[in-house]
Amino acid sequence: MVLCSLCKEKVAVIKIRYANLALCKECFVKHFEEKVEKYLLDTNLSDKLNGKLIVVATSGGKDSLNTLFILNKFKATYDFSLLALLIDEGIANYREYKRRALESFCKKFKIDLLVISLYKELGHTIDNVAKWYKEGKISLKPCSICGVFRRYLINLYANELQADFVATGHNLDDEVQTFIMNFIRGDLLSIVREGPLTQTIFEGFVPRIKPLYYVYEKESLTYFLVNDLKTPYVECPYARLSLRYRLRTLLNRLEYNSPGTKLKLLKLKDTLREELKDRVSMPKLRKCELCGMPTVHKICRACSIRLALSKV
Ligand code: Q46
Ligand code: ZN
Repeated sequence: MVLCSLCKEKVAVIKIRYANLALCKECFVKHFEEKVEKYLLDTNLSDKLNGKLIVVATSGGKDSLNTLFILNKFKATYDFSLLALLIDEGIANYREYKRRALESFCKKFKIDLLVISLYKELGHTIDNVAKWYKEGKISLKPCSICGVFRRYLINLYANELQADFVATGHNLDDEVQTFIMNFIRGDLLSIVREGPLTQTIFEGFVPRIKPLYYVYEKESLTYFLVNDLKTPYVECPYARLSLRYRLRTLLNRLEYNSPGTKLKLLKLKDTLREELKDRVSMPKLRKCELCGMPTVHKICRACSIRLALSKV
């Protein structure tokens, strides 16, 4: 039995090895919520939320439910309103379970929920593109298409809803994985662009915020459990096909052997971004010639994928 390093009274529910801390439920919840509040203060969002609408892009998984839960807690303090948005990708034996968890969560906490079908909007399910990928008819992996289509619909609906911000459930682990993926691809521009918040000023682009940016996945899971939140632990059947999945396993092993590795990588990414931001020229955004959404090319990524899929 390990006692809490802070209150020295209660039994610890989590060991945070990189900080050499063991925390009881109450001290951990405080520690977690202070981290999220620090995020709001460090990014100056705390001054900008008054009267604003935040659309939370949710999957029904622990991180996006935590994001909804904690923003719902901060709503009164910072005086903003919330709406949950789910993109139903069309993934059998996964989406329906997560969707049900999200629906009961939103009902319990009285949060409005909007569900958008990827099939109805874009004419495809991720199950159907995954089948084509497995048959060798397309070379893009399901996650690459799913990510582009989901981001596209989230931005489209955030615009329709006149949202001021889109919040996502990306945690520290996700951010570090993305950093390494961009590093492997030599994608300097994305390294500079992917920060705690994306504030590109362009008509049609809703700024994105990541309240769990400084939170380890393990801490997110603990917060979820100690708050008695529920989601079925089903995994998307296509997750294992992605580079992100392999990196996740690798980074977990590195973190286990050397606690603090992920945090050091996040700090490196943030330093690099600051150092490089004035040296890397940002491509100008313009409107997609097909759909009018912001893009750096003539045709946005979602429209070019749709065109490619229409030829299969
Ligand atoms: S839902 Fe879509 Fe994820 Fe499934 S296909 Fe990949 S991106 S893993 S979060
Ligand atoms: Zn387009």
